[in-house]
Amino acid sequence: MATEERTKEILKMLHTAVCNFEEDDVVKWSKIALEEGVDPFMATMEGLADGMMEAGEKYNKKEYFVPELLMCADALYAGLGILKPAIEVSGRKSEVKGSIVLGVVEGDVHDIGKNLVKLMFEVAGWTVYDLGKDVPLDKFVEEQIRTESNVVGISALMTTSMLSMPEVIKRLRAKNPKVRIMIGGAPVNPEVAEKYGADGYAKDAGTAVDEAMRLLKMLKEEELKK
Ligand code: B12
Repeated sequence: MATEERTKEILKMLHTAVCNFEEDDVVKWSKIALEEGVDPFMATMEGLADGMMEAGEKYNKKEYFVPELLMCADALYAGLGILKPAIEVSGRKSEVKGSIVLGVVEGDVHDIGKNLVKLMFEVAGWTVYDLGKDVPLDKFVEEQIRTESNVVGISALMTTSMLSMPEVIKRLRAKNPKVRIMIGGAPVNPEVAEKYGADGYAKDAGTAVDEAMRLLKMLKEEELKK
C-alpha cells in the first residue's frame, strides 16, 4: 500500500505524463499505481483527468494547440486502458440498477468526460447506451424510446453546444414525461440545469451515479403516489 506521500508522487507523475503527452510514461505510472495499491479511480481522476485539465490551461495560454490536446487525450486513454479493469473490480455495485442513454450534444466532439461518466455507471452495474459524441438531437429521443431507459445523460463542453440542451430536454419530455434527464460538462452548473429544465446535474463522474440514483428514487416515489 503506497504511503500518502508516494500516492501524491504517483498522481503527480500521471498528471505530468498526460500533460506532456508521454504515453509510455502514462502506461508505466498507471501500472505502478496498481502495483502499489493506489485507488484506480483516484489515479484516473486526480492523475489522468487532472493532467488533461492542465493541458486545457496551456491551450488557453496558447502554449498548446489542438494537435497537442489530441496527443494528451491519447495518453489519457492509454492510462485508462490499464486502470479501467481495476476500477471495475473495485467498483461498488449498486442495488438499484437502472439504464441510461448517454451522449455528447450535436456540434461537440469532447467525449473524455462523458467516457469517464460512462465508466462509473458501468462499474455501478447500470446498462449504458452510449451514443458517442456529436449526437443529433433526435437521436437522444429515439434511443430513449428504443431502450426504455429511465435516465438520459447529456454532456456538453462548449458554451455554444450547450445551447442545444434545452431543445433535447423539451423533445425528450414531449415523447416521455416520465424520463429523468441529467446534464453535465464544464460549462454546466446547477443553475443552468434548472434553467434548462433538467432533473439533475453532476459536476463530475464521481458523483454522477449518485445523482442518477436520486432521480430514480424520485421517479419511484411519484409512481407509488399514483
Ligand atoms: C481535450 C479538449 C479538446 C480535444 C477533445 C478530445 C476528446 N476526445 O474529447 C479536441 C482537441 C478534439 C478539442 C477540440 C476543440 N476544442 Co476543446 N478542449 C479540450 C479541453 C482542453 C479539455 C476537455 C476535457 O477533456 N476535460 C477533462 C474531462 C475529464 O473533464 P470534463 O470534460 O469537464 O468532464 C467531467 C465533468 O464535466 C462531468 N461531465 C461531463 N459530461 C457529463 C455528462 C453528464 C450527464 C454528467 C452528469 C457529468 C458530465 O464529468 C466529467 C468527468 O469528471 C477543454 C478545456 C476545459 N478546461 O474543459 C477544451 C475546450 C472545451 N475546447 C474548446 C474549443 C474552442 C475547441 C475547438 C473549437 C478548438 C478548435 N479551434 O478547433 C474544438 C471543438 C471541436 C468540436 N466541434 O467539438 C473550448 C470551448 C470554448 C467554449 N465555447 O466554451 C475549451 C473550453 C478550451 C478553451 N478554454 O477555449 N478540444
